Amino acid sequence: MTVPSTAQIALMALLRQICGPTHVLTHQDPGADLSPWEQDWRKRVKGLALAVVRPGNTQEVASVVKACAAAATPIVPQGGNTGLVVGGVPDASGNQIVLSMTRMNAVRAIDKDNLTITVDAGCVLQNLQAVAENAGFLFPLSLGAEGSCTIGGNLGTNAGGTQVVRYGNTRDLCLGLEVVTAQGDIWHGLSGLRKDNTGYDLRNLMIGSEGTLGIITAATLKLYPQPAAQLTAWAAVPTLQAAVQLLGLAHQRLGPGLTGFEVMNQFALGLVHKHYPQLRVPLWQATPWCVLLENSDSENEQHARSQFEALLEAAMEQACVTDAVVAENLAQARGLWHIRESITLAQATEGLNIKHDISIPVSRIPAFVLETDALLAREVPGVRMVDFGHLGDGNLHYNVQAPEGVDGPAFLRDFEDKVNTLVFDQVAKFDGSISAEHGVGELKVGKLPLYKDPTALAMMRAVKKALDPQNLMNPGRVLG
Ligand code: FAD
Ligand code: 2HG
Ligand code: ZN
Repeated sequence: MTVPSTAQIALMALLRQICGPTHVLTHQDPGADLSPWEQDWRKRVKGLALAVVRPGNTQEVASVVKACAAAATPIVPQGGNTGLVVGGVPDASGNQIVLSMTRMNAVRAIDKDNLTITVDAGCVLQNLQAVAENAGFLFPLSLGAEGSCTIGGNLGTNAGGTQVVRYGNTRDLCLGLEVVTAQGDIWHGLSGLRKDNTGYDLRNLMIGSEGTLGIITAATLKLYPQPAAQLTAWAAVPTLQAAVQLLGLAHQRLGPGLTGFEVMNQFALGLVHKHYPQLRVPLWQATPWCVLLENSDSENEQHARSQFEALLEAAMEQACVTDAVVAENLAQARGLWHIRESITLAQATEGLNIKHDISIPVSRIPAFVLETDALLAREVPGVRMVDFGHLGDGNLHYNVQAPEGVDGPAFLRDFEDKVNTLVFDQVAKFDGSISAEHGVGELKVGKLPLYKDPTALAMMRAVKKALDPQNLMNPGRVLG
């Protein structure tokens, strides 16, 4: 633990005045444990915070930012701390404050006529989904961490999830933002307008900026009608190429009804089976790949079921599906989704691993995997591939687990950079992106300049300098 300077002690006193004494936590407080805010979800990094500050409203956020700017103290915004790229925890200097947004969790308004909902940034995604549902609407963003991630974090990372094939990324669901700038000013941008061409799109600049340009304090989001029926199927497919073929068929036959299309390899499902045997993973032992697909229908269940069955019959005739089960009811459908969402936890239980959340044009994914698997097997013999993800969006979690019996930390130490370079070079060769959804954070900072267009990178640096000239907003992340 570092001893705070006189200036830092004065800053703490000011922050306690702003937020209330119990909402500023420091290591000097008797019995204080700041590790939940300092340790990232994957247990890759444990930082050291000067303090954890928990404001209760936007005005308090603005005052905290002003006080920190005056004291030249860096701020790391944090929501649910479920990020996977070390973007929301402090560094080891002991000089950064964590600005935890979780006290700001109110639903401010639902506008049923304009199909919008306005929420505080610290609102947990699952709560937001539930409020929308209780009001008769759908908020379609959905991801495995939804029980603890916040909408501010979803916007900060432009999260994807499992419904992107129909509804888009978080960016596509957002109409307006309220933001505290790096100077502590409040941008009142909570417009519910669907069209606004009055200059630069500041909302989209903030979304996906991973806390490096300002603090998102609230958002106005789109609501959709709830589907009349929702069906989920689990299909065994013989190859990744067959999965792509099935995707084409599903687009053709279901049109906008196709709301989810996830692929999972046998090893990923084997990990779920190994660590959560009670989940009863279907079909996985007899096939190298499984696909989870969802049909949301605006008519009725019977219509959805007959459409779905016709799709699967056609797919079997074309030999792109070898076996399939369709969930009989909502509980079964939830069970299938739960298996898919458990891969990340099963992989974490297996041990530290290397994650890649890449995107590639969908049609080229099979060739990418074939070629890159072979390269990896040659460079790191025995490496175990955990491949799964949002095939409908061309977004694959091409994750690498240490060979059987090899210690996770040693594997990362010896192979992480080599594996990343190999995979990212392949991604570049296949015209893809090194991050489709988790962002850059700290983990990919060194790699971004190697794979991002240099002119784009120069514009990003100029934006950062203009909006955060003191470099106090989540420094060291995205641009380094
Ligand atoms: P945090 O982890 O707290 O922060 C993430 C980033 O956003 C940090 O850079 C932080 O500084 C910044 N930030 C947080 N709040 C704000 C704010 N109010 N203003 C400005 N910046 C802010 N991601 C996907 O895209 N798709 C998935 O399918 C998916 N599935 C996941 C499943 C599991 C089991 C886990 C653990 C993670 C998953 N993630 C997924 C990653 C993660 O959940 C998402 O990135 C999520 O959006 C992060 O939200 P959070 O509130 O936890 O943010
Ligand atoms: C998912 O799609 C998340 O489940 C997490 O993006 C992916 O664990 C991962 O690599
Ligand atoms: Zn994902």
